Amino acid sequence: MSIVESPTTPDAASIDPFDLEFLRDPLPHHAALRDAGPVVRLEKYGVYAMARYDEVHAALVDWQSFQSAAGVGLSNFRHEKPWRPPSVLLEADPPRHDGPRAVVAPLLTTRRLRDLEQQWRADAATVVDAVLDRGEEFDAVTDLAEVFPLRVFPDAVGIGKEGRENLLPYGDFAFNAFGPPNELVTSAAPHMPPVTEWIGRQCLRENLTEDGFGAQIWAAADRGEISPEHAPMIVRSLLTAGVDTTVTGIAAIVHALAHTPGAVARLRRDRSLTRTAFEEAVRLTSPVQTFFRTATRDLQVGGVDIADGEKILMFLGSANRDPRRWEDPDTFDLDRDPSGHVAFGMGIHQCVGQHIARLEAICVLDALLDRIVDIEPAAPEQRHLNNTLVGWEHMPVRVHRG
Ligand code: HEM
Ligand code: OVM
Repeated sequence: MSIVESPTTPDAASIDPFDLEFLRDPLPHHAALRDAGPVVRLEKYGVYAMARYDEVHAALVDWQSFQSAAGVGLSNFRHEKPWRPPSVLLEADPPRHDGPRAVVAPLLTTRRLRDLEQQWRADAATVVDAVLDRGEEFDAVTDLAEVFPLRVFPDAVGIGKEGRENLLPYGDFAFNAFGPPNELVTSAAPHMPPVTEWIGRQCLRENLTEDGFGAQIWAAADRGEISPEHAPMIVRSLLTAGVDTTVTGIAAIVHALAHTPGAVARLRRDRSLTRTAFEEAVRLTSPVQTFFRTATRDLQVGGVDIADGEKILMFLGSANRDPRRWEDPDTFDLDRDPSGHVAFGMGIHQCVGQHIARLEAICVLDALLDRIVDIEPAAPEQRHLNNTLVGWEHMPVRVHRG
């Protein structure tokens, strides 16, 4: 006798992961999706969803079955025109993905970032000093988490000084655009043309400084390692993915410290734990909550048939809190080994900017630990809603100096 497993329980099937109510408070919905089965069919969008660690991890590492070139958002590039020319990194499969990845990855290794570290640490000290000078209460998002990346990252890429206020709105839109055309997309879309045009100009060789990541990407084109058309596209990838994400990454650490009594004291006693603190904070927050893949052939996952061309939504944030994988998943635990979390993805598309994100966050964290003995919430945080990113608009905190 053959047992045909129902793709999902009826209530989970009706979940809309891009509904504002879901985005405001995703955790209970993640639990419902995980408990509904290894694969859930989401009726509203006609897509499959995976919310458990094992299936998300397996899909991330199996690029042969789960492709990216049809888009890693809801839109299926086999049938729909993308809102901008597809990324040659994120939205490419091998073999086309290989060249761009091989060019950009060596530029962003921990080793290569060593040249930037001393300057970034000095900048973090300046930013944190300025924020603490203003009193014991501040907004960890607008006064710190947004200020630091904008101070160091655009200079590191080598773009012009003017128009940098476009960076956060562009990234915010790009991450919204992975979802359906809901009000988050339609309300921002009319403002995008000049922003997109500005981003495009920053990617041109003549507008980049001679010493930044941008110039190094163009130099790889000169050496014939990538085609000259791909150079501005790779710069665009850094500008798209490299700002809003790190704002949330830094805010995630502050959030974890403020909500975990004793965490600042523990980190001050054992400064070798800062890296664990960062990984644990990104595991818990998962700044990038979701990405899609597209089935390259008829597949079966957890007893569910997925046909060639179907979209599959992977809940990274849910995988990172799956109790099947993590003990006390909702606890910020400096004694756990958070490696294996999927906040940066896994496999061939694993975040190529993660060493930048980590260095930025650790510079800020160290500057804080040098100056405060404790931090606590001063008022409830205010969420920033986005179809793909989770983050905060405001995070009022109170600090105690030694
Ligand atoms: C890829 C998350 C920071 C550039 C990814 C992926 C995730 C992710 C989950 C995998 C996408 C997939 O599998 O389809 C994050 C998080 C960050 C962060 C949580 C901060 C905490 C950055 C930064 C940069 C960056 C700072 C640039 C400087 C990229 C690029 C890709 C990528 C270019 C595509 C790589 C490829 O397809 O080979 N990121 N990211 N990210 N990220 Fe990040
Ligand atoms: C890209 C890219 C990479 C990662 C995330 C992302 C908007 C974009 O290559 O443009 O989100």
